[in-house]
Amino acid sequence: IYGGLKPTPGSLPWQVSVQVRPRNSNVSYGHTCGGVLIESCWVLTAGHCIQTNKDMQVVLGSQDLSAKEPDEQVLTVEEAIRHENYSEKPYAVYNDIALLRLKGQNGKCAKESQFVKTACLPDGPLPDGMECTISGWGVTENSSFGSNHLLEAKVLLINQEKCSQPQIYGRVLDNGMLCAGHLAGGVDSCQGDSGGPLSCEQNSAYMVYGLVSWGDQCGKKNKPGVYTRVANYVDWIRSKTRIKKCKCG
Ligand code: 4AZ
Repeated sequence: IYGGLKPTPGSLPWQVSVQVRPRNSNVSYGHTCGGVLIESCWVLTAGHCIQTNKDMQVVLGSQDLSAKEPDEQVLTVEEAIRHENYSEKPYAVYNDIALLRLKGQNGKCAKESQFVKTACLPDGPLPDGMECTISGWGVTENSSFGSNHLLEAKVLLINQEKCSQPQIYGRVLDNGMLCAGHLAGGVDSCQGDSGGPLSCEQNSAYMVYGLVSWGDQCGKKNKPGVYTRVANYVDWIRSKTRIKKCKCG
């Protein structure tokens, strides 16, 4: 996160660290992406976060990834489901969404607490210009390795036609994407934040309106972050998880 600050612990309880290691190895897991808890056994992340021949785990309720914190929960990923039409192009990533099914017992995986809660799925569009929150452990303006501590920043939802102007992203955006940020630059998501939430508040509940997906570098003028438009994929999410209206917020 560029231009970020440490959030109050527990204010983003759906934020997940997605971690990988080579399959069946004993090396320790390393943070690769963000993710979003949407149900006890389901995490939403970016499609480009799924790597073949890797074991995956998620850490919930964490602030500092370098410390073993009392409220964190570490869960194994049993299955990663990437969108069937995921495609990586030199200029954009399409259908950049995946689901992680967590390992649990009797349909229970994450335990709800002050620091671990699910986010709602969006049920419709939000207005251009609305202020939402991005968060993650990714690259910052001061560290190309990312941040051990979770960071958050406020960004604005940017009109799709505006973001499709030639001096911004031109004609590469589709309905599965949305832009958010500050056209002046400086405040943005970056590498390592991918898959994490663009969280927007509506009726005092938080929804995962976007997932960090791509952009032309980070924090640059006229190059806002591009996010997977989760509202476009709610039917896909429900078809894979068979979750109904989740309790959230
Ligand atoms: C990346 O490389 C990446 N500024 C993620 C987000 C953004 C740019 C790049 C948005 O994963």
